[in-house]
Amino acid sequence: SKSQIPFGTRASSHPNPLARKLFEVAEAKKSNVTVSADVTTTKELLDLADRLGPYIAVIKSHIDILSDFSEETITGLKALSEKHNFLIFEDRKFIDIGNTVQKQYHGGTLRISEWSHIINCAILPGEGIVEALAQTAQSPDFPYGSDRGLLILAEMTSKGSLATGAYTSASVDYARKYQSFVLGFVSTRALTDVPASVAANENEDFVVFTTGVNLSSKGDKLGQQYQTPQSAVGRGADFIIAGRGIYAAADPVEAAKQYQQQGWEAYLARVGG
Ligand code: 5IU
Repeated sequence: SKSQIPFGTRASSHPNPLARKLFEVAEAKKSNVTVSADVTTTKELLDLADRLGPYIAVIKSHIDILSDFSEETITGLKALSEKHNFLIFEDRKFIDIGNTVQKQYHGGTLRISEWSHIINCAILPGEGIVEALAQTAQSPDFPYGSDRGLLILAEMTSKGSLATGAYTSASVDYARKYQSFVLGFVSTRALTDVPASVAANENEDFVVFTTGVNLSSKGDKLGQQYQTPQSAVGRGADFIIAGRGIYAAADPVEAAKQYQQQGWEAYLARVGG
């Protein structure tokens, strides 16, 4: 894994333009924080994005939990992403046959392909889901091609998750097969020791996003399991994802700064800086 190498170096040698941008944003802002903005109105979402924007590298949305999604949601998010230099990650977790996920990703009510830099999918349907999403984003008439990428959901943080073993190994195989579109994984650790069947390419550099990060809680009553920024980064997270730890804090801006500081210190310690 490239986890001991600084983001700036990884940016300069990465073949995927969106991965380069991700590392550059993180370096420029000294932040590896992704805030999971799980609020339910456009106003709350845009308000959070504007207030937390300076301290985060990525905003993660669940656009289908908004009660009032509209054109204004899209325009607002895009404008704030430019204003504060953060990327947008719609946590839609595509999981269907190729023909269906293409329609869910591109067009439809939510028009995810128009505004979300990063998307993710589960590989329960098999390799075809990755191929289908890559085909849409890399089609010659898709205007945002170099600005789009996929994370494969290789593990989950919830208690009793079935995304383990052979499932996680297949995630690594598909990432290797579709390297031009797959940025990396949502996983609880770097997946370097996973016994995959597709051989590693020495230049591969998958980005690890780790969710379930919280400074003050060990979990919730519905099976969520947390680790701290230090623990996540130590296990290989390049980007830490925190939701309630930030947006539900008494002062979300202060909380974002705290996760930013701890996440970045842990990253610097890991790369020996
Ligand atoms: N999320 C997880 N665990 C996972 C995956 C996604 O918690 O394995 I993949 C999402 C769910 C929620 C956010 O949107 O990340 C975590 O929110 P909290 O930090 O509030 O638990």
